[in-house]
Order: sequence, then structure tokens, then C-alpha cells
Amino acid sequence: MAKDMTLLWGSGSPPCWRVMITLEEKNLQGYNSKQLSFEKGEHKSQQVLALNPRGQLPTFHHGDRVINESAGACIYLENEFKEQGNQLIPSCHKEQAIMYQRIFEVVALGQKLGDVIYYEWKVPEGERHESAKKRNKEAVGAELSLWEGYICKGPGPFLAGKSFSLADVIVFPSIAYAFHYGLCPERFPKLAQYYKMLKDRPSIKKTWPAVWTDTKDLLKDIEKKM
Ligand SMILES: N[C@@H](CCC(=O)N[C@@H](CS)C(=O)NCC(=O)O)C(=O)O
Repeated sequence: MAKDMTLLWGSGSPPCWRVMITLEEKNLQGYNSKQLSFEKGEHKSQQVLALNPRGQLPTFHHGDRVINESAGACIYLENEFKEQGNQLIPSCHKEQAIMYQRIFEVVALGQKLGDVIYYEWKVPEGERHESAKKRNKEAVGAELSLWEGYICKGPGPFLAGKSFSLADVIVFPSIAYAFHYGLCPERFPKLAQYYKMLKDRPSIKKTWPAVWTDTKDLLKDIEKKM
């Protein structure tokens, strides 16, 4: 079954990590896994472009079914392998509603984290403007404050309620990414508590980005919006 599946991925990418966590949760460990290097531009190789014209990772297929959108791949895997491994879509429709809301709204978080981090990576030092940096940091601070408010809001410790769901699979990598880039746990204590609760879950620990050897400080001065 898993032998028909191929995942092309890059280390440190939250979208790639989501799919890897889902494959672990669904006991699909025998899939073909190929790590590519963003630094070497391997995400723009013919192998990727043939399946994913945007030249992005993850690039995933199950037989001739190609699903390159990470959230789409996670939802597909849960539906295709419902009876296998952990159930990742709650039976309770109220929890499902929260789960879908969090799955799709995390795009805004990823975008705003990227605006701060990529500004430092991609804009040459002499061309960076303090006003743009400040704007990006305020926007990510406001976004993270929303997520801080979502933790422990409902009946359980997980994002959609009492059980670990696709909301956690899909959102956790972005929260871990924020802490990796220096988010201050004291300013976002609920996100820190959520991070601590999930970081040693076997599917997460096993797939933890190997490139994250040292923490960065790009997000260290992000403030919570009251
Ligand atoms: N919509 C995609 C986005 C994937 C994505 O942005 N991947 C990044 C790595 S985190 C990438 O491949 N960037 C290289 C590029 O866009 O050229 C998903 O969620 O699966």
C-alpha cells in the first residue's frame, strides 16, 4: 500500500512536515521518501516539476493520484486509510468544524511568519527598511496572538477539542517553526504549553526537521497583542 506512495520533501518545511506526520499517524511507514535540498535548488528539478509545476515541496503521489497541497494530502490520507492508525478527523461535527477552520486559517500564519523570515533571507541587507520589518513583525505578532487565544479555548487540550486531529497535524509544524525562529515562550505561554505537549509525540519526534540544529532569533522580539 505505502509502497505506491512517494513523498518528495525538504527538511525544515512546515508543509512537508505535515504530510510526514500524517503518514506516521496512519502507519504508512513504508512509503518512498526522498529528501531534496532547497539550497541546491532540487525543488526545481525535472522530477518535481513533472508532478508539481510550481516546483514546490511537498510533492506527493499515491499511484497516479497527485496531491501536492500539503493540507489536501493530509485530508486525503486520513480518508483513504480511515481504519488504519490513529483517527485524525473527529466524529463530532462540532469538533470537525473547528478542525477545518484551523486547517485553512493556518495559511495566514505561514504567510506572516514567512514575511518576517524571508525578508531577512532574501532581501539584501542594504535594501532592507526598518519600517517594513516593523510592519511585518507587528502583523505576525497580531496573528500569533490569535493562535495564543485558540489554545485551551474548547473542551480539550488539542486544537479542535479532546483528541489529536488534522488541525494539530497541520498547525503544529508552524508553531514549532515559530519557536525555532526564536518566538519568546514567556510572551506566548499557551502556545509554548501546546508546543511542549506535542513535541515528543512519536509521529512528531520521529519526523523532527534534522536541519534545525540551532535556534534562530529572528522572532525573538515579537510581542503579543493585548
Ligand atoms: N501550497 C503548498 C506550499 C508549499 C510550499 O510553500 N513549499 C515551500 C517550502 S516550505 C517551497 O517549496 N518553496 C519553494 C518555492 O516556492 O520555490 C503546500 O502547502 O503544500
